[in-house]
Parts: sequence; structure tokens; C-alpha cells
Amino acid sequence: MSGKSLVAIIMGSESDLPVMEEAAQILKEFNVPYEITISSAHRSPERTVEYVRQATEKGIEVIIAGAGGAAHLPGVIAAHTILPVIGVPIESSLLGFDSLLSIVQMPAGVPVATMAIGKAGARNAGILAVQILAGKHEGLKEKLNNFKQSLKAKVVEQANKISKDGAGGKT
Ligand code: RP5
Repeated sequence: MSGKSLVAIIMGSESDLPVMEEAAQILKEFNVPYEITISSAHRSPERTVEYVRQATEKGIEVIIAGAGGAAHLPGVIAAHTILPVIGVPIESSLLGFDSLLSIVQMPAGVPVATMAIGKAGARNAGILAVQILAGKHEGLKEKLNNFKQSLKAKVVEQANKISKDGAGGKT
């Protein structure tokens, strides 16, 4: 895979970073080049729109956007590009439900693929980005299949462990 960034991770504030790092970690594991930045739909609207314009021009293929509260960042980005946008709701004062609803309730015609709230959602955003890229970047298919196999193996490992514990008298 070339060194050119294929995914852009954008978040509304530095306070979102501990969550959004989970998406970055997945991309690292799959060896997908990415870039990461901070831009706010409300505090730096011009920077956000300019960043999206440049990202589209320079060959970014998927955008992952995380925001909390009145989380308009993923939607504003989706309004300015035809690239797939994956939204990650960040937990905030209303447990993240505010962010989730802000991101998921897009008007017909401007979709944002909305993940679960928080770190699990950010991890899934990374995985979904890899799945989207795998349609075009052949090498990622095998890695994704191996990843899915590792999830299956983990379930069997857990099942074996719990049944052994059961045989040992634990309930
Ligand atoms: C949103 O407001 C950001 O995405 C962040 O989740 C939230 C709070 O931002 P800070 O006040 O921590 O900078 O725009």
C-alpha cells in the first residue's frame, strides 16, 4: 500500500482524542495510511470546509469524524464531500446520546454512517473504513478475513475457559 493517506480522522476537539485514537489504532494494525486532525464545525467552520475540500482533492477515500455534544462535524463534512463519512459520537454531558442523535439524524440525501458511542464506536469506524477500502485495495481483504477469524477464535477460547471453570466447580 502506498504511503499516501487514504483515511482522514477528524475530531472537534483535543478532548475527543482518547476516543478517536481507537480508530487510528485499527488503521495502524491494518497498515492503512491515515492523517489525523482537529477541526470544529462550530468553532472553526471555515477550516473544516477547507480541510474537507483539500482532503477530497488529495485522494483521501474515507473520512472518520468524531464529535460530542451538538455533534455537527460529521454532518457538515458529509455536506461538503461525496466521500463516505463515518461518524463517531463522543460521550458528553448527556452520556453521548446528544452526540449520537446529532450524528445519526441526517436528512435524506446526506448520509453519515453512524457508529456506537465512544471507544467501541471509534474502533468500528476504523474497521468499517478498512472494509470500504478493501473494495479497491485488494490486500486488505485477506487481512480482514484474518481479523474476523481472530474474533471467532477469541469466542471459542472464552467458551472453553468458562466451561473449564465450570468443571472446576465455579458457577
Ligand atoms: C465538540 O464539543 C467536541 O467534539 C467535543 O466533543 C465537545 C467538547 O469540546 P471541548 O469543550 O472539550 O473542547 O465540539
